[in-house]
Amino acid sequence: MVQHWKGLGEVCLYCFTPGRLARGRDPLEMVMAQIRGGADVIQLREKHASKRARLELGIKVREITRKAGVLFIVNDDLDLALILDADGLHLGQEDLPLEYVRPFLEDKLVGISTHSEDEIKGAVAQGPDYIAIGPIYPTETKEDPDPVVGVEMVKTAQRLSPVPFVAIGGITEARVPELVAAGCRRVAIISDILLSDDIEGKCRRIKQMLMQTG
Ligand code: 3NM
Repeated sequence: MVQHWKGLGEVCLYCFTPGRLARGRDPLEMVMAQIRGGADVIQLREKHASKRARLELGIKVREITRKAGVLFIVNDDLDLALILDADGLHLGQEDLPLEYVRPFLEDKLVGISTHSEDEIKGAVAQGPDYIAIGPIYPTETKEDPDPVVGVEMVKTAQRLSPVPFVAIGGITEARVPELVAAGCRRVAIISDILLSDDIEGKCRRIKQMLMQTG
């Protein structure tokens, strides 16, 4: 199954490669478990790996996601996004500005991380395909995270963003109902899923809650 989505469309559960959270487990099996549980996106995010290691893992994740019809997005690395024929690239505030990246990724998704109302405005002005807002709750996954923005940022994003937004940062299965109640339809989750003993089941339960938002 191959899907060509321009835009995050029906995406609601945004997942990741495990990086250091693999803790001896097989990263590809962890990716596949997330997909079986309903992940709509897998982002290649391997902050502590060499570019060569990211490439090697990325080749395999690209293959798995393509077969499964799941979006494959590369964090930060424009060159890897192109080499791997990713569906998109995710940019942080200190990564390349979108205007320099877009010419290479005309028909791909480009997302931008934001951490405040001003950053949402600045990101939206660049014309991304989606934005991430966070950290919604305290997180230990990101080194040196920005200040917690709280669930209220969902309303701010609804007001300011013409493109889909994904909530990130400290989101757990138990916190998803609060986000859904605030009007959030898309979540990105790292540790609560990847540290779980039952990755597939956890994804399935979270996805279920998100799909009920209609
Ligand atoms: N970006 P967890 S917070 C990758 O605020 C990332 O932009 C954030 O991991 C941001 O689900 C974050 O384990 C970490 O909290 C998310």
